[in-house]
Amino acid sequence: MVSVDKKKRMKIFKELENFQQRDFCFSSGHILGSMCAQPHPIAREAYIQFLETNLGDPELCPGTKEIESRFIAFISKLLHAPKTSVGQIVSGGTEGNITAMWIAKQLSGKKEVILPESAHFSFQKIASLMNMKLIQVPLTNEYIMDITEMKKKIHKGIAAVIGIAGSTELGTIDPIPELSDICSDEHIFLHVDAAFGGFVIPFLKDLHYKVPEFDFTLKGVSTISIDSHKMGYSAIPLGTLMIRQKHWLESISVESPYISSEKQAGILGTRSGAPVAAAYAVAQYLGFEGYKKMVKSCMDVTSYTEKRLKELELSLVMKPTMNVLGVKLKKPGQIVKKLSEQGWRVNKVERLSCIRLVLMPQITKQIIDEFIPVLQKICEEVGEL
Ligand code: 0PR
Repeated sequence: MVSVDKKKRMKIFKELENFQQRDFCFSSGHILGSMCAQPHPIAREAYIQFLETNLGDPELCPGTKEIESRFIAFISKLLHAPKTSVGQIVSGGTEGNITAMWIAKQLSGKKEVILPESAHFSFQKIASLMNMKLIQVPLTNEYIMDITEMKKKIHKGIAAVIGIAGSTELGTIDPIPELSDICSDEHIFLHVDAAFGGFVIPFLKDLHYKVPEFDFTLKGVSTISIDSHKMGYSAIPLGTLMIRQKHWLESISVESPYISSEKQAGILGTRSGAPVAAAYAVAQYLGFEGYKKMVKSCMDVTSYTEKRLKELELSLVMKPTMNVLGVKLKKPGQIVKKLSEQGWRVNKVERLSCIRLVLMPQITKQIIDEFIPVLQKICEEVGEL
């Protein structure tokens, strides 16, 4: 162990702390716009314990590799993945989407992607990185992909169709069962972006909310991306891409002569085992029952927030599908700026002229009670109310 000079250490940590003080932190409860959560305490502990591990060299860390396999088995069960499937650990939704499109392009040899207008901006990166063309489908009045319009876009050059299960802007769920039928008839790769909704929808179903199927029980679903650093209640960076057929991974594998495994699939080489251990620890700690309780509590806070906003006579873009609320405003940018000055972080969605509130697990009704008068005052000042 390297010895640490106490004086130098103190000076450096003082400097770090000064910078950190400028950050918004989840523990304040004042971050209402982020899709990430304050990591569960179990995640924090496991993360630190596995700081030096490298899953890019699996023979160096066979124990951590086993944790990864067990974590993937957990996700596989959650998403009803078939025995033929395989999971690929990724850094989050962006890498999950990139990896899925890489596979779709390799398998089909085609370059065009059909996706809803609500798709995350990571697909713009995909188009640029992989020279793919995005074909956008308009949304219905319920802010989900319009299937009639989608059908019109199908042609021989399509590499993949994207369905969103928990959209970034409003938490909506595209009609994945219909997309599955169409893609299975047309033999087109269907990727479901459940980066946010993957840890919500299965539990909403258990809680008897009316939500469409979105997982591998639908035979046309090829891949699903799901993030532990969003509603998985774990630490950044961690997502999983579940892939229906294990052999599809070969299409994105290269020989890896310098390390213990013969081949390496995916984008990254060296990658930390810490977020994997953290996500596994949280999954073990909460189990499906714990996640169900967490989702129930987020939905209770969502309904409460909805009620409090209605009392202010502010309207929502739509009835929320999950724990994401779009609040209609004439000047969302100005409201976000003023809220930020008061120490509250929410995100604006200019396209829909709204602000987005995400009711993550650390947000309580008490926090909403603190937030509402601040929002009210600002709205009155700028003439929204
Ligand atoms: N797919 C969906 C449906 C998403 O909502 C997001 C991110 C991604 C993919 C990309 O995921 P990564 O950012 O993990 O690669 N959605 C949020 C957004 O862009 C991410 C976010 C998280 C934003 C925390 C702000 C924040 O504080 O709005």
